[in-house]
Amino acid sequence: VARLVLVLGDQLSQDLSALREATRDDVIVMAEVADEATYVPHHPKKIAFLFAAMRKFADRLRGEGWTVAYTKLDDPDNSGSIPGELLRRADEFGTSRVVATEPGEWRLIQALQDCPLDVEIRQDDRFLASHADFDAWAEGRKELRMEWFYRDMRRRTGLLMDGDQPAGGKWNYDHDNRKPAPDEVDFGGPMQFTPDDTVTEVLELVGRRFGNNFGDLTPFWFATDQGQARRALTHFIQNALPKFGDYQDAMLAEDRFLYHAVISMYLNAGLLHWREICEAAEHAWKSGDAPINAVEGFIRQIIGWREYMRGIYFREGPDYTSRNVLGHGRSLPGFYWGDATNMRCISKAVEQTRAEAYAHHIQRLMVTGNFALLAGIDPHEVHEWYLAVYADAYEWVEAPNVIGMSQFADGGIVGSKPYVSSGNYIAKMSDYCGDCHYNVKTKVGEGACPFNLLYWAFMDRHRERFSSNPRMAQMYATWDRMDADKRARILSEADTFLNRMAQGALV
Ligand code: FAD
Ligand code: DLZ
Ligand code: SF4
Repeated sequence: VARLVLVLGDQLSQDLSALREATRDDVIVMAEVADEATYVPHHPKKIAFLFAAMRKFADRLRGEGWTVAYTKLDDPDNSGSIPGELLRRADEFGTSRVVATEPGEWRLIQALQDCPLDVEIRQDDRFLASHADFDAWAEGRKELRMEWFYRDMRRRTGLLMDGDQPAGGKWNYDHDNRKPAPDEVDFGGPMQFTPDDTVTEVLELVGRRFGNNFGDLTPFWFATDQGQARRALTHFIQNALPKFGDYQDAMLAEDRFLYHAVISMYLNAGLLHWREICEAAEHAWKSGDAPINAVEGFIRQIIGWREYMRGIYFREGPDYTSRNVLGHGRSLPGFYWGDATNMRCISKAVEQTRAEAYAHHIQRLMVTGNFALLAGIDPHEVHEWYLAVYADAYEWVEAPNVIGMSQFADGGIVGSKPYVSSGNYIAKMSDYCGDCHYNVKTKVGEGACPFNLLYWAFMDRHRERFSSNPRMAQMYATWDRMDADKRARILSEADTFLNRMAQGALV
């Protein structure tokens, strides 16, 4: 045997860099291990998805003639970690050479580097921008604005380009997006798949080993191989993409998916490639099946935001997840793990997270994320929650979204201002508020929406940092115009709310 070729749970791509250079003398190593399954308490659906997809990918490789040394979680010899499995297989096959594709978390990169074998780490070129590309773009810039990065990616890929001009004349059609929630959604949600034998076996294992984690294991409907993921993608492109743009920022209590693609878990695990997704979307526009505002908005999420976030994660380094420039230190309240809360928006967003291991962007950003930021929750705890509960979560994409975009804990690398809002924004974009215990129109006093109280408390608490930010000046002016009495009452009620929350009272 020449070498071991490591394939991780989120590297299930035929054209993975490590696999590309493998020969039939090499042994492919794949392993379900306790370390990866427990470094945060992952949602059971996330674990089941990965284990099932790993097993099916291993079968496929075997079918193509590869030798795959696959460790199941329950194997008695399982050493419990990726380096442990490499050492065991190295011994078994008499080699000390390992080829790996770079993992998506510093934690595991470090573990591979520390492994006492001859480990060669290749770039993960399933992304459009390499680390060097991103660094070259970022170098010397005062601000790392996604929009400029995105335009470079458009030029580079030729997606939605008319020569060197953007198709339709504009780079960004967000102006046409962001409509409030529609009365009716004519899309039944993502394609669902009935568990096959492999999935059924994994569901039994995950139920037994991780049944106490936060999250419903069943009904389990995710795609678990490339063919299924491609069908799910086509289903989205044909049935939801045309309205993706319009309702991108809308939220409905009883519609968990609206017109979203629900493909991030497939894309991030390697079952889909950014290029096939973007080309399918572009084709829908060219053939007149989807409008430019939808297609541009969708492609921007993938070659813009997704690539940009990854660039930030690797550029900022391993300490990124411990940043906390706002000095927030409250513990994450129990209602993030399903304890009762009177805040209907939170309760609904958490409920669907528990059921589906999924929430769409605005729920993550403007409900759970917004609340955590307003309430001053320790960003590291917030980060670990997001990393655990979403099926698409790996640090390279989760951390910049949470630590950066959502919690402003990186001091403004990802966002030029914090994503905070009062209840007003939620009321405008969703139907959560109607049946809520609180009244979103009430700013202070009996029944005041907590987002309203906490919003001003946040602004007041961080006045020194934000009052000179031109994009926030108007809000400070509004705050300052309020009479002193009212301001004092708001701050005191916000305080009372936070103290009651900290004591575990029903809030
Ligand atoms: P759609 O809305 O249909 O978008 C299409 C695709 O665009 C997604 O599948 C995704 O690949 C990509 N995309 C969209 N927005 C982003 C973004 N901000 N960053 C990176 N890619 C994006 N995304 C993850 O993949 N993993 C995470 O762990 C994750 N954590 C998040 C945490 C917070 C606080 C926030 C605000 C966002 C997070 N996102 C994360 C981004 C985004 O919410 C999800 O990618 C999206 O909700 C996935 O659902 P979808 O496939 O239906 O996406
Ligand atoms: C998330 C995850 C889980 C739950 N389990 C495994 C596993 O048992 N084996 C494996 O190879 N990968 C797993 N993963 C994905 C890894 O955690 C992921 O590769 C790293 O976090 C880097 O992105
Ligand atoms: Fe959320 Fe406030 Fe609306 Fe209730 S009233 S759903 S707490 S924004």
